[in-house]
Amino acid sequence: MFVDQVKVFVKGGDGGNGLVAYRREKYVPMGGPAGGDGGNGGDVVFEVDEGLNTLMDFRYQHHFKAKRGENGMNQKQHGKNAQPLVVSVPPGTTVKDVETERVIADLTEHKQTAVIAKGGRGGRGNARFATPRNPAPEIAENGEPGEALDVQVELKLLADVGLVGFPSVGKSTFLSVVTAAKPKIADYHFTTLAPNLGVVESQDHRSFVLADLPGLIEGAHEGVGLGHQFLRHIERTRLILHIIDMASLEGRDPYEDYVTINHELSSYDQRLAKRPQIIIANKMDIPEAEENLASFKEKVGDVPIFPISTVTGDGLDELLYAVADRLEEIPKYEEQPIEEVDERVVYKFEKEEAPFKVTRADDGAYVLYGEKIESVFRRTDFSRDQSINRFARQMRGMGVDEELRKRGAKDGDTVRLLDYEFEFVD
Ligand SMILES: Nc1nc2c(ncn2[C@@H]2O[C@H](COP(=O)(O)OP(=O)(O)OP(=O)(O)O)[C@@H](O)[C@H]2O)c(=O)[nH]1
Ligand SMILES: [Mg+2]
Repeated sequence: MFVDQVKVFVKGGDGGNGLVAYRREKYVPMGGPAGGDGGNGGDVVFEVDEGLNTLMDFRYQHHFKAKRGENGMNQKQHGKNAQPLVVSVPPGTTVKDVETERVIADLTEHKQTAVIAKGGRGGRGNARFATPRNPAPEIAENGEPGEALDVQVELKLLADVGLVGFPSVGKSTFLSVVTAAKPKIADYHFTTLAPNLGVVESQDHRSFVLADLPGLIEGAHEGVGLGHQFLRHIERTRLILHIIDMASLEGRDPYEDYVTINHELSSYDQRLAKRPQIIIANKMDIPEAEENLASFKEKVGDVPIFPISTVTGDGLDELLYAVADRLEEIPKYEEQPIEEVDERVVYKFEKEEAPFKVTRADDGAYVLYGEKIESVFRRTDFSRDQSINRFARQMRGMGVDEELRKRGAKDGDTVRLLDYEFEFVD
């Protein structure tokens, strides 16, 4: 099992601001409050699309920001809520908060959705703050900022396609030219000791996962060479690409190679004999290869063969189209073995947090912080006295004054909250 992962930044849209406005009426100098609420910011939502099977799209985009809500309008009109930003992901995607390492979503079913970053609530307009004592309030809230976080997006990959063949036929070279993977390549046997994976994207943007496996030799099914352990990997693929060194660079006969490898596959597991297979004649850039291919064709009869050269690139596009076409006809991971099931336990910490905390800065100032108090702060429109008074009341309500006093704050001491400073008044 291999993991494809990317880190992306997601941000919900900010809420729209509430509005301070008054009704205009004939003969009435200042009518009742009429400022509407701001609209909610859009959420960033991930949605499963079963047509996807890689995180390829995330390679090109690392920031996902939803739109902000509209500001409130006159005549108590609510600003429009922003549409969610929907991002498609393949089934099997998990999303983790980078900072807390909490798993936010485990997306498996087609069309399943999860909110990854919530949009901010819209601020309330002044129409909402009217009371008998203050019938024309000058208070409106700013919209709440949208949630912003870095997330780790992960997809456990199962290879769709496995590369099979004798050592040194060019399996790793093939992987290196059709994917971004950088496997070790050399002209000695068993260069590849463990499977390498790469994601192939064909010219028409269809993608699949390709596994480069260690070479097989006669007796592999009994453990000769790198044997068993890698035949197990082939078992999990939907399609086998059987690579043959058509140039016979090591003196073996291409047709005998073909028969030997197929014999190893079926001896290991009868089902592998029935696994769809595409034959690749590699190293066609070497002059002897043409002649060998002709006699190979005579012996295997009427099966499609794709002649290629990983050196010149000849035949690769055509082959990749054929592979993508073929995969569309084969159902996905029917035989996924039980051992693949990853029993993940998700622990969620949802402890109620204190509305604020206090520390002392180097310069002696009392520093207030915490999610709740910062949210109240961000929603306050500091250009209006009434909003500031309301903020002061909210701080008192949370117990800020009391806590500062307990900590020894005196009249005139500096209190800091984000980038805002004020004096403590007892
Ligand atoms: N002329 C020619 N040489 C090739 C071609 N493809 C691969 N080779 C060479 O063949 C040798 C073996 O290539 P690898 O890709 O390491 O072969 P492998 O099948 O991965 O081998 P193992 O990992 O040992 O099983 C290297 O020297 C490659 O440069 C080709 O199309 N033409
Ligand atoms: Mg190799």
